Amino acid sequence: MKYLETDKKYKRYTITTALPYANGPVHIGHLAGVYVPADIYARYLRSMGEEVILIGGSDEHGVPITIKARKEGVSPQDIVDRYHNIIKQSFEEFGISFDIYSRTTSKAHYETASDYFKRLYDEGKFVEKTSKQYYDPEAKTFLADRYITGTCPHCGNEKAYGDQCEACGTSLAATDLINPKSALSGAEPELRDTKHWYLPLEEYEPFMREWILEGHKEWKTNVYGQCKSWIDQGLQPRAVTRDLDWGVKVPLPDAEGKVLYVWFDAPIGYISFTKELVQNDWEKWWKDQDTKLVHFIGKDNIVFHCIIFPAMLKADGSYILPDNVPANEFLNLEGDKISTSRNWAVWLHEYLKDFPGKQDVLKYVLCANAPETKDNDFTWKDFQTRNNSELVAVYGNFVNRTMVLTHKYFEGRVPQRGELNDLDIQTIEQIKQFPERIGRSIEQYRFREALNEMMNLARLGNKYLTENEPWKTIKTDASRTATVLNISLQICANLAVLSAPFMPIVASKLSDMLNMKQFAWFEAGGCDMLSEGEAIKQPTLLFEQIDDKQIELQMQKLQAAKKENELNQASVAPQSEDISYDDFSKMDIRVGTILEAEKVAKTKKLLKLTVDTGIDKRTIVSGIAEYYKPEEIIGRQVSVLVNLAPKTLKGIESRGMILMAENLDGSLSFVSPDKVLKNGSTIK
Ligand code: B3M
Ligand code: ZN
Repeated sequence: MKYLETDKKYKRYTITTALPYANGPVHIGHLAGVYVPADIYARYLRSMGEEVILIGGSDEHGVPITIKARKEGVSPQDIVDRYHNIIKQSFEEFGISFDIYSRTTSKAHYETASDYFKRLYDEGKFVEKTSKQYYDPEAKTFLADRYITGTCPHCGNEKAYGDQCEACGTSLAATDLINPKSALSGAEPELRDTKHWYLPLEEYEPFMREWILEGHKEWKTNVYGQCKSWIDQGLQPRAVTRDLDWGVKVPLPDAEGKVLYVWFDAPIGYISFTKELVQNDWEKWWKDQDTKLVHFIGKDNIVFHCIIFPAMLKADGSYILPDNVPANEFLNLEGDKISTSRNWAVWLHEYLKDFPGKQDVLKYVLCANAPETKDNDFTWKDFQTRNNSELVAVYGNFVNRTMVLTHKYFEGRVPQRGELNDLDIQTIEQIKQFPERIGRSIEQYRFREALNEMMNLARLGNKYLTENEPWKTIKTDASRTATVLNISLQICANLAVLSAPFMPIVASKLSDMLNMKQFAWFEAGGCDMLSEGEAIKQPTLLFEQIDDKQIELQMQKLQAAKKENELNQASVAPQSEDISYDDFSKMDIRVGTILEAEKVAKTKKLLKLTVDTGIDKRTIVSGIAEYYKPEEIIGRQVSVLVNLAPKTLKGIESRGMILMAENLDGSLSFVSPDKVLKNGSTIK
């Protein structure tokens, strides 16, 4: 069943979610862009009685995975095993209702991808081309662009990669680099001939124009716009194979050392995983015109899902094409682009640990802020506000008040509705409209709007309850209280059904508390979902306040990541001018022990120390107060430059200097001998 007229023709839904690369865990950007909306969509359709499969899995091929493996000195298989497990587990715990979450290194996938290639090859759908590519003569292998470094011809950065210069952001071809070097061996790579198979996208251009530009004007503007710009620029042949030893081997005799390009095999994963899920019954999900295929992805994957994969499907000819590709824009974090390498992210597996039982709060916030039409920002402050003033104050509060009052006045049984006044009738009328209103928004991939509508139902309930003050009427007109609580309970029951796609854990807790039977989406909207006289359970809180401390902690975590990152980015100071040995030996450096330490009044940085230098006990003023507390350094052995000319600081005569190592981020630490020495021992 569906509310949108246009959709009547479909019998079943194949819903796919972009396959995350198994070289890192999943973060809130992935969730908001892909998995949360896909999950809402799938849960909604199931609740409408539709036949649905929600497909997911890890993308386990591609060069970045092999690079990470090299860096860590492990195999690519080790890397993907590690991250596939983390990702799969966190999705499960978070509650993304995949019918299958598999991986592109599964045997079924290798077979399907390999057969797919072979079929297109046999039917002459590829063009064979030889081109020159960099080869590492020492490592005896062709080099992926990422494996070549050199000087950027645009900005002179000496560490540019063969596909991109990260200093100036320009995309490059490996042959653009000046002084190219192999990242494998450091050798100078040489250009050699290599043969690859190309999908001649230009041949599909007229079809794409017709199918997308004419036939799918309803696609989101960001998606349609990107497609149009690709098509208008003229489609080019795309290589679907690579020289690499990690991936699905090219199933041809003369293709030693070649694998399918990761973007060729990954989308075929959607098909392989369907086969894994339903075995022989898979074709109806991919080849039946009654099936609606929808790809949930982020905006960086648009061309692959709207043009390249459809061209692959079209080349085969027996497959259906996506009906829609509701790609999202990006989610930023506290005003900055989310970045795995800079660790600027909220990782799902860490969230689940830090906020146990609060899966639905994150789902709610990510949906409320989903980057549907433009990039959007996640902030912890907003997370807290939405939890406290929407989920707790509106949804939770309404449900709790209604149920508590029912227990208080009617022994926990659904009271009988008496005569209805205008407000009751109006309210009942309004309730009726919610299933369709929310449903239509979901069917049009407008999940924020849908969520807001769902909350409007809770707002309606909250307002109805507050305005009718059943706790007052109980004294004068108990039947009025009964009516109001009955209607309020019916709103709760509606919420249990209509919030389930967005907050499945909360919704099922709520229907359990209400002792409700299971309702399909289209059965909601009524005011007889709970029968008079039925008992409800004692309510427990559906949401709890999130306090400032928890938010502080998350902000600190981000601050730490930022610092760590700055440290990684900081450059080492260049070496100073040469000095003679005489210059050096003028410095008299000794081991000393700090005997006393106190803050110098009215300064932030200075400590006044008394140091036993072995020669004497003297006062030294040192700028270390931001890094050490006075009490923690008493008794420490340090290095002291003892023949530095005395200097008066804040009225204190300081004689000598404590030597400090300065970390790249500017923080200071003592330079101490690694065993206890006699004070006065020399350092040279
Ligand atoms: N792994 C790219 C990405 O995570 C890619 C998606 C594949 S979907 C078939 O952005
Ligand atoms: Zn550059």
